[in-house]
Amino acid sequence: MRVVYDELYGDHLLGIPHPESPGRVQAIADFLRRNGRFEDILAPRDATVEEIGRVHEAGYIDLVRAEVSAMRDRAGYLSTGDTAVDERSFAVALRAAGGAVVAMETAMHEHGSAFAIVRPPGHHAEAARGMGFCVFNNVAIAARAAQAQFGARTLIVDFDYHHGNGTQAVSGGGLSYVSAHAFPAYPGTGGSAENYALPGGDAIVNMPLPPHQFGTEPFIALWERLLRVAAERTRPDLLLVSAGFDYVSGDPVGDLGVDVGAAKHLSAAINATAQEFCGGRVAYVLEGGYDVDALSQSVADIIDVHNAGQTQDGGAEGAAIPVTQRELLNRIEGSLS
Ligand code: OKP
Ligand code: ZN
Repeated sequence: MRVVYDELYGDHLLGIPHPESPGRVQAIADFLRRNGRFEDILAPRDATVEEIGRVHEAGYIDLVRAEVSAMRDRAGYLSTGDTAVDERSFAVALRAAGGAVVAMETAMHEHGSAFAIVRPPGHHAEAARGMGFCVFNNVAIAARAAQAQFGARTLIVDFDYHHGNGTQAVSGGGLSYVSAHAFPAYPGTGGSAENYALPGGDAIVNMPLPPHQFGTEPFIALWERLLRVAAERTRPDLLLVSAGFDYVSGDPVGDLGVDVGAAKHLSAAINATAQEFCGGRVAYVLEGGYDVDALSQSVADIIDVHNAGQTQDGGAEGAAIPVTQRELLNRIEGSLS
């Protein structure tokens, strides 16, 4: 698995007390370095305004540039929502989107896997509105680049604790979205009624979960089935993963009561789906996750699973899925087929 990383990702909100801190990606990089998994790191580039403009309105890109350049030695919020920025944030956000694009290009060219360890995260950012710690929607920008450069149809798989309202809002036209997330919880979207078949074989698939103590085996078993349902309906050429680790027990922002070891099983299921439907093409892009030890361990585990070519583990039983989620899965399966 190729890793995309840049020291620049530590420059956004440097010295500002905030859960979405530079220490998150620095801890991942340090952990990978200590464990010999930090070789052949790919350097990202900045996303271009053209690439970002496939997802975001030109006026919003200008707004971010202007509001960030007005910060000068202080931090504040974007006027569009709860995203703290400082004077470096525009440059870092361009590089975060570019990191997702480079990971996508690597997955497409090598018919393999890549992981972009980026910040700020992206999945809450809508076409004209940054919110929820997000500036630009990194995965959506990568998906539109995959479409423009390779004609690829993408399924975005979002296992972050939170619903990716932004990604959902810009999906369709060759971009599909599947998410399991706490509900009700921030940002309030992604309820069971938000399940749609879209024209052209695309789909929006949402699986709301109780906000706490969902549990490890239910989470893994659910994702194993959800991935299959979404991929069978949407037949993607590429998986892009909104990889947020705030589902892990003890996370200060999320916490679904899921063991840190779950990432191994999620990535084995994702790899199986990528192999079966996408010729192995999958790019992970970091979203949330605010416990730096859980983040580091999870990313390392995902790298190991992909490097070992693991595709299954026979761990989770379908019967572990609670009846509410099982019934919704059945309804989704019926309505999409
Ligand atoms: C970003 B990502 C709830 C406050 C929530 C925003 C959380 C953004 C999470 N009282 N604040 O999806 O991890
Ligand atoms: Zn999150």
